[in-house]
Amino acid sequence: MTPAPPSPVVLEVLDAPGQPPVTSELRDLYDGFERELLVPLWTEIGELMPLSPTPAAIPHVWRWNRLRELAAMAGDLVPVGRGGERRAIALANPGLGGAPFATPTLWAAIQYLNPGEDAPVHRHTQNAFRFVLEGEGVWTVVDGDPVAMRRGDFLLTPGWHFHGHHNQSSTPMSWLDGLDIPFVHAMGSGFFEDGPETVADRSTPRISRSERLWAHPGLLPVAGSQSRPSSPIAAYRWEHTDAALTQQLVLEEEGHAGVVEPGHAAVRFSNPTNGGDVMPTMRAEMHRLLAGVRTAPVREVGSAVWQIFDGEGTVEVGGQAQQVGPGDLVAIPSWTWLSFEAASGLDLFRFTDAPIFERLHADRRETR
Ligand code: GTQ
Ligand code: FE2
Repeated sequence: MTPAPPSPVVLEVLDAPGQPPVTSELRDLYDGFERELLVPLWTEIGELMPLSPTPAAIPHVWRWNRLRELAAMAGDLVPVGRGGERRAIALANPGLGGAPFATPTLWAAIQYLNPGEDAPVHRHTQNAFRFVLEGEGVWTVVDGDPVAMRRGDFLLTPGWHFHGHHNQSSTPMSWLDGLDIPFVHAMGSGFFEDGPETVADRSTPRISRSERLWAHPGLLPVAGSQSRPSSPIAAYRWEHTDAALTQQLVLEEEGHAGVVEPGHAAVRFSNPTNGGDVMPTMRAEMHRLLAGVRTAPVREVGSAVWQIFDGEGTVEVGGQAQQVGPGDLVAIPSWTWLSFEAASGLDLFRFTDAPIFERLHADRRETR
């Protein structure tokens, strides 16, 4: 390949204050850099080492009405099966060049399954969860354990666990998938393996074996209670999440501690074997705001995706305010100011890549 001549940008940098006059020797130097695939720091430093993060991702809101409509169209037109694996439609952040990434680390998609359909069994190193905004009737079978999906439930498929989904009801069902696909893609750590094309265990228990073993408050089975990288709880049920949020706010009313800030309750889904996040790369939380509450603006290192679960309000992100309602999804880039204002009571689900940055001691957080 013939090397391209120094780009106008580089020539402009060479003409910049503090740089020597552009002589033919200097041009030869830059030609040499280019030919040998070398880049000097001094032409890149502002971009590479900014004073504070300058994420490529852009704050963006996706409307649930449109997602659901398009997912239903896909349900009519696009089969689900081996190869394509899932009828999942990913949010593509407008700052990330058309890649199916909600943020540089996080995948968020709406998945749709018709009555009687199976999404084939597979496993991958990417960590995954499901969050259910509406509907029921699908069981996700995780390492052979059938897990019912219902409104408000948060379900885990940690990396390298076999999983397939099947719709046992007479209505289509859709839900939110969250995965660390973009992170795994960037890091070159993705592995994938097929399992059977259909789900073997078609039983429909209300609760999974995983929950029967692990989901009793404050109680671990003694056999197998050592720390695990991912939570062994396959489903965090809405009734528990709802009760925890309700009690935080009742306690606040009674004058006791527990809420994040006045009128703002929040819980984090946690790994009972070590008290940490549910999976190594992703954090998940549910927040509840009383009507009229405006949260203190926060910015954090790392990115997030929020989904409005219930209620109406306003999200203000990066200085722009937008009305949001049930199902709407919002991508929050790193180090971007964020605040919510609840018009009605507002329940919000969010997931983030915070565990990555905390593990690397690169986490920072600021409130205003
Ligand atoms: O349901 O197993 O949205 O493997 C992307 C990749 C869902 C899944 C997605 C997946 C799945
Ligand atoms: Fe999967």
